[in-house]
Amino acid sequence: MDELTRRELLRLGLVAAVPGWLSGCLSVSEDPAINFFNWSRYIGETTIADFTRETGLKVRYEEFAEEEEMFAKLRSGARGYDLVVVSDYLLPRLKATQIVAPVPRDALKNFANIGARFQDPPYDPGNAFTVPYLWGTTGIAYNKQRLPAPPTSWKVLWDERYAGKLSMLDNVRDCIGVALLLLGKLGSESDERAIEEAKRLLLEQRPLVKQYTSTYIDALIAGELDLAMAWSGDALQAARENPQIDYVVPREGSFMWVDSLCLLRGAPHREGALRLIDFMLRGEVAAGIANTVRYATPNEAARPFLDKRLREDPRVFPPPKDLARVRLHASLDPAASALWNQAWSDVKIS
Ligand code: N2P
Repeated sequence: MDELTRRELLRLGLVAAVPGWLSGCLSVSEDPAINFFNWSRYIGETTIADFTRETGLKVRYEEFAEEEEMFAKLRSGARGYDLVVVSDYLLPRLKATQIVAPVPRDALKNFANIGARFQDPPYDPGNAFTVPYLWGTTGIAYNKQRLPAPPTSWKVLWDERYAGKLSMLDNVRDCIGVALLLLGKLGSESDERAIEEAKRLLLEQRPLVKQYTSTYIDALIAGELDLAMAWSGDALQAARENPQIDYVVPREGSFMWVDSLCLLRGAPHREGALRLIDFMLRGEVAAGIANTVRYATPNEAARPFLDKRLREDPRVFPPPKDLARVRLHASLDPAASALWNQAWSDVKIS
């Protein structure tokens, strides 16, 4: 480990640049810990501890369960965060509201570890604001003991036999997206009538839904759910604990997403946050994260360090023929976004 000089510590915001008697007047910027805001169950078992051991930099790690909760918190002006994990489709909203700051590429010597197909993505040309972290698909987790055969269609989530034993993601893009897909209306994301129809379809399903939630891993493990609209890695985390759980992407196709590390505008520990990003870009560290959370990593240098079973699992790294059936969520303009959000809250509160 490098010896950190006081000057460097100052630069990193690790020591207060003011005399002790003044320090009581300062708030977040004096707090030495890097504040990292991430999805729940979305980090390696030892990632943060390893970083702190190596650098001496402390990290305050906070989790969110739903991304709207994260967005609302950051939008309402919560201060002090340095680093947040953001899905591709949410980035435009975080940029428009000036929540995120560009990531200086020259601070990241390991960026080249990111695979070519995750560099320069359509949702963030040149990766100006995003450092790809993990990716996955949206599909169906199911309990093999309760289903006679693996589900093949999204329609199984509308099957009354599973009333009260199924959960849906608390995610506007995935739920309305799947409803549009079933209606054959992908491509009509801004069409008010199409969104209305999608809402109607979700309202039809509503009486069967036990819960709209993005934290369903424990319920799957406990056998409380027969079916869950799920994200790949979460389903496989459940499968690791309960071998009766499996995961499929239905034949109608589905969505994939890329979650990225983003720097917050005004981050009080920007330098430290960049060091943490660069640390997580190392192949071995990125593999440690993927091995824990069972999501796919966009990091090519991670491949040799991935558990063989994870690396070869088509549910995690789908082969080209399966990848051809999933797409990124379309980007929505503010008017369409408002339409989707209204429809989604009508579904949930009705
Ligand atoms: C973490 C799930 C995050 C993936 N539990 C959603 N893009």
